[in-house]
Amino acid sequence: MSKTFPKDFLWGASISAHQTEGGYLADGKGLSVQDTRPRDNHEITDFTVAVDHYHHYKEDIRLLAELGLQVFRFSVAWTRIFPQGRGEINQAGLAHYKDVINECLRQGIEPIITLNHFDLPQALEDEGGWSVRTTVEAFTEYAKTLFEAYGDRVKKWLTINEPNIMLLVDQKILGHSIPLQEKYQQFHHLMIAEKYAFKLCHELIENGKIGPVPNISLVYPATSKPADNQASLYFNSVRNWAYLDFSCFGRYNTVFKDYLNQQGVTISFAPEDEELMQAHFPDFIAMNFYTTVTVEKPVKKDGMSDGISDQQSEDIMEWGFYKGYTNPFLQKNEFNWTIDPDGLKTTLQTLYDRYHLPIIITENGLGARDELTEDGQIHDTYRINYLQQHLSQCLEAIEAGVDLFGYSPWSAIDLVSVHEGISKRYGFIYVDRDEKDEKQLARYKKDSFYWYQKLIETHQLPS
Ligand code: BGP
Repeated sequence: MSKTFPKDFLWGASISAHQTEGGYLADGKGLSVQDTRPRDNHEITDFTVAVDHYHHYKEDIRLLAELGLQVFRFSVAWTRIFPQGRGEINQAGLAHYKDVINECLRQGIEPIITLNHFDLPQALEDEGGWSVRTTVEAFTEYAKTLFEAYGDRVKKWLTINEPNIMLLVDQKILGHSIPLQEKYQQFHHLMIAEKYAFKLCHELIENGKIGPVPNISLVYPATSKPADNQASLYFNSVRNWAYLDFSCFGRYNTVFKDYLNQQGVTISFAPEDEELMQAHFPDFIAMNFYTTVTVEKPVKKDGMSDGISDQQSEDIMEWGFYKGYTNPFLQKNEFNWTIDPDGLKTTLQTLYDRYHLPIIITENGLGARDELTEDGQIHDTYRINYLQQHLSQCLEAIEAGVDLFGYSPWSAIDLVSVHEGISKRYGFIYVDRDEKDEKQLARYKKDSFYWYQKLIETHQLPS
């Protein structure tokens, strides 16, 4: 099997605004739900400074150019543009991202912008957030503003980052749990908002291309027991296909509808929704992949808790449907996340055969406690191994006919994890700070920086 990626394959790296920028009130920015969310662990840092990408972006983008990136995926903080979520535009915020985009282009890097990445304006949350229709209108106005401001130089857009994770892991992402009826009305509003973004991108941006960006983990049954297989059918639908079928087919699929029905959830549609769902579609699928998930059909035993485990691929539990199960055939990282490179190939093939759209991976990476040596080095061999294994499966998927056109791993630079602070590092670039002491926020190139740089140069996976 060849070790060479197609010559037009796009090499990138990804970040989100709230996890990297800091400057949480700089130049008129308003508060988002990530600034205000209740923190259960005061031993880890919050997002107020992060890695101060807001002020270091020129230095960081220069480093990304040295890395050899062709694309840089980052999100715009909605509350820098509309501090209150809507209404008067904060010109300083609009100008900031114009500078960031221009710096990328000056350095020969194509920006890929995520419209929203977990950081809903607090002012909109106060009105009901994604539970109320007015947030869809505010998002539509926000998307239109970005398309009009940047559409002449940004041609690839992602809508709303991981709506599935935001809803399924609400407690960790948002700091509170959402009741089921409300959760799936939020699902509907998020997906309708995405349809407006598809519509406006195609209307306002010449050659504009846009895609959804869910977190996709293929769901395996814990055993060959029919009940476990049915559990995996339902969680595959609720976790993965419910979102992408809405984006790509404009419909609620049957299994998902049955799940909602069994749970007594009724979605309310606005008059224009059916038509909107069937009229606007994505140009590609952006997919975030960290691992696969395994589930069993939960059988209630005496004294059994609603046990939620403590890591992304197992902390699910819905009586009568599915329960997270530790896959005994897979390794885990030090943060207890399962590692399944072979599962990436299967996921890519499943996705491509279902939707027949080009795919770009916009998150994939290993969170680890990296060590900065006395002489300023970071020997993250474990990250190189993780990326090499996953990229090898990407190559196999391409050779098996999947139209995978890019890879933009998480993360370009160290950033603050959703709920495990700065210590859980993902970057090719190390930022010297710890949970409590920001130090000088000095940047250092990790061993994985040089490994990725060579891969991009040669398009060749080292054997
Ligand atoms: C994804 C999010 C990213 C990032 C990543 C790593 O779900 O899109 O924003 O947080 O998970 O997760 P964590 O930060 O929990 O290690």
